[in-house]
Amino acid sequence: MIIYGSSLSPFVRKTMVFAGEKGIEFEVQPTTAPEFKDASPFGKMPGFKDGDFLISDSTAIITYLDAIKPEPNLIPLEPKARARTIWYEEYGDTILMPCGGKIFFNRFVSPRLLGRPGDESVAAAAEKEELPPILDYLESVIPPSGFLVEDRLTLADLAVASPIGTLMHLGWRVDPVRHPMAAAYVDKILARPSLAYWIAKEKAAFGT
Ligand SMILES: N[C@@H](CCC(=O)N[C@@H](CS)C(=O)NCC(=O)O)C(=O)O
Repeated sequence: MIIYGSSLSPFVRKTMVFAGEKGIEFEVQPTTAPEFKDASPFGKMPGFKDGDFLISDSTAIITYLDAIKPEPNLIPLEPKARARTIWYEEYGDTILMPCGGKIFFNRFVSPRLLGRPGDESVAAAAEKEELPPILDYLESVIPPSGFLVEDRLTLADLAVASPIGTLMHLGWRVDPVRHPMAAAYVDKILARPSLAYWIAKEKAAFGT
């Protein structure tokens, strides 16, 4: 199996870590690989290949991986827990990620990878105004177990921690005063070997 893309992308990292927690082996190839465009018609990472099967989108890839290797279970089967897991994945992908993306793009991707200055006003507004209420929500929903659903690791935790892991490359941290539960939660999930492995590789590659 091949996952195309860089683990610096929260979507790519979520997919890699889901595979890692499942014990599924895969190879990583860059988006310059010839088959990436066939896997991902709109050029978004991650792309994926298993034999002659090509697909893109982290959620689609994760759905496939979960179907071919149901255990260990990371997407609960109980209907309400299952729906809540997908809600948290959506929260990570479509609420946390677009906000974090404004910060990361303008402070890292644009100046460091594209060679042009980012728009600091966009990054600062996202950090100061948009992100805190999004994290207020996370702070309010973390159970005492430290796992979002079923008091055990699920896709929900991987999907929520992954975008925050990307922001941490900027030296940014969840504010432990305003968001003490979220700060401890994120640190714990990001310390899992499946996530820490990729984050360490990113740090080494980008000197963050
Ligand atoms: N819904 C997609 C989103 C993928 C996505 O937007 N990836 C970004 C990187 S974080 C990308 O490839 N952007 C490049 C582009 O839009 O050209 C998923 O879950 O995989």
